[in-house]
Amino acid sequence: MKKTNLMMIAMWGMALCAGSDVAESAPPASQVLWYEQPAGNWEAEALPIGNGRLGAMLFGAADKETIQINEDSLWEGDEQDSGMYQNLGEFEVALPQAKPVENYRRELDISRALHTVSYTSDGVSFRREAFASFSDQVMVFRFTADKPGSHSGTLTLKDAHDAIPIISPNRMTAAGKLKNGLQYESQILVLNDGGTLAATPTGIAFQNVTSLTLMVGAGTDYLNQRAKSWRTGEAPHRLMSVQIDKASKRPYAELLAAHVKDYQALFNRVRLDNGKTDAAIAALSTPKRLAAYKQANAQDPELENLLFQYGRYLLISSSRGALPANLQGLWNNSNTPAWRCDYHSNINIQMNYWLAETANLPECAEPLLNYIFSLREVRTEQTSAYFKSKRGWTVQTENNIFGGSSWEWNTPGSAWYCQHLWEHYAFGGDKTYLKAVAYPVMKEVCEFWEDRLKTLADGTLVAPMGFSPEQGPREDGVSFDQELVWDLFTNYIEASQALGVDPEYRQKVTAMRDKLLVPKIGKWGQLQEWMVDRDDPKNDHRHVSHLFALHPGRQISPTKTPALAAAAKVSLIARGDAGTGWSKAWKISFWARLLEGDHSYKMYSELLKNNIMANLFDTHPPFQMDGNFGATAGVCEMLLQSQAGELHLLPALPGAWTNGSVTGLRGRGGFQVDIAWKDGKVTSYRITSSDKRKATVRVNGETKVIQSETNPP
Ligand code: FUC
Repeated sequence: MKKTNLMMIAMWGMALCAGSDVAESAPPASQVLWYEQPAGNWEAEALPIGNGRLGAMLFGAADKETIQINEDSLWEGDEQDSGMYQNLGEFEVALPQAKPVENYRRELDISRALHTVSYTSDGVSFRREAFASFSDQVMVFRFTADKPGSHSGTLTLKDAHDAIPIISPNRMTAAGKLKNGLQYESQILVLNDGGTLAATPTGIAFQNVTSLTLMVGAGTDYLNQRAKSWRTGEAPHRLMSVQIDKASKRPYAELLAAHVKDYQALFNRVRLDNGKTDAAIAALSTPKRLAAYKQANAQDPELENLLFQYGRYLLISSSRGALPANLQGLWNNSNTPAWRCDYHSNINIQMNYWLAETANLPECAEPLLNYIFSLREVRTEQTSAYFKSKRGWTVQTENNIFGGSSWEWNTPGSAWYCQHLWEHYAFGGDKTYLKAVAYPVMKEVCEFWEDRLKTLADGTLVAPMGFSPEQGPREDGVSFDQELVWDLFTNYIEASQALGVDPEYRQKVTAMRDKLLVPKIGKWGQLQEWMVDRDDPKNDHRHVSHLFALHPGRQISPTKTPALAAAAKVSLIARGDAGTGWSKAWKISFWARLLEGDHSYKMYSELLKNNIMANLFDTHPPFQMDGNFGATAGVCEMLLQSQAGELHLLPALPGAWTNGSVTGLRGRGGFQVDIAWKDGKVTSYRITSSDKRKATVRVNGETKVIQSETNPP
């Protein structure tokens, strides 16, 4: 993993949960995706593994394993040109089968982050295992059989940028340079137990091998530091070779055990029981369960649970490197992917991270925080050139990894980024992080708005020339901008209070915050999207940006601002329950914040019915991972909310989940929350934190102040 100027954040990480032993027993139906056939198609059927930086999509055909690979920093573009996230390549293990294949099963066990394929052919049982190790920074693919010498075939590597592989009997490397000069490489080391390996002009041939293990590494010379021109200054070859060689010296079982232990230390923090699925349905393959779910009116709580936990699996697998999860996490098989497979600032990158704090994966938010920090200089220059601003910065809608940005200026985009900087503190309570990382950025973005806000005749402050995403026109006082600036100022005020710094500036920001135009209620009872009352009740556009204040913001709530919440509900009903994947996912959270669990659940199951493909990837269409992440975040909002200064247990529990329990959700204020419920009522709960402290808890309609317990070691 590359060092970043902020990697120290990792050391301040919240010691939230201890690791656990490697699970050996079969995972429950809520933690396995499985198939009776190999994948035919990358987007909807192949299955993802990833270590947060490296990723692979596996197809699993018996006679030919196709493994498409990615590395999250393989980007074209620079500070001026947004470029696109690139495919890295594909390797193929051809294993001609003499006899028909029987008992085929392809599986992704998300309780261990392990992909397996098993089948029999000519009386021999074959088994493949694949995982992407964070601890060893390699991906491992192992082919075994219960009869010695059963593997004969060839291994080839196809680089997506036409690099010609260098081949030796047990190693292949493909190295090249993108148009922007970025150096990259992928490398495979082949280990054989029995049989022989030989280099051929196009790959590696293996003969009569009993077990074959492939160690795959990949990297680029990208560095998330502008001061170093975004480059490490060294080709990735050396580090990758060290990592692969080191991993190859560890016994396979040890590598796998280390991987599972590392993964489960994150994954096992949250467990959900939202009901049991009928044994006959639970026994079906994933595509059959999806089909049954569509027809049987949502009678598969364990499939709903699987989608919830899959979001956590995908974030752990795509957000533990130097860079945040992009529109497709990090899985991409195209050099011209939809929307550049980029960091879209008008909802998508933010939605990717809502679950990080609530679903107890705060270290997975660090790549986003590092990313935001890395962009500041470039963004300040480009913002200043465009807006003639003197302080602070912001972004356009499409963003790359070098600070480059294109399409519509998303003027409050940086204020939205600041919400993530703030939330990391609000949930984790780490003041060292707040002071060194979040606060300076929040302050400079406040200064940008201080210089930019316009005073109307009556003293009200409005953001000039805003743009409600994909609605237009550009004009003053757009609700999206107003709400984001309110959020920024409020977070800033609390941050400066927490640190006990800048009292004068805090006062100034407080005064500005209190003069901001608040979204108005319009002629059909809606929350106005613009200062001018022109909302069209027939507008069912997927973006619902003027409801930011309801979620993920905290300016509007049914308890504190009931009239505005009622107006938000009118707007939400008008926009309708349809929408693309991410739009439905956002609506899960909107309805949860309106405390309407059944409607929230309706959106969750609509998403599962209509926008989830066989591999459980969300489709916009096309495949877009924000819907997966947003769905998981939405379930968290149904079960626990903490944005209003209290821990609200089961604020939007749907009727469908009558009995159940959840452990390990996180609430603002440094709390972890376990809840059990029966007939829709909380029967027991436990609030823990790093030290004993007071917590205000809203439970079964009552509010109480309790003392938290200390987190288990
Ligand atoms: C937003 C959306 C599009 C798409 C793109 C990546 O701007 O409006 O639907 O999701 O991001």
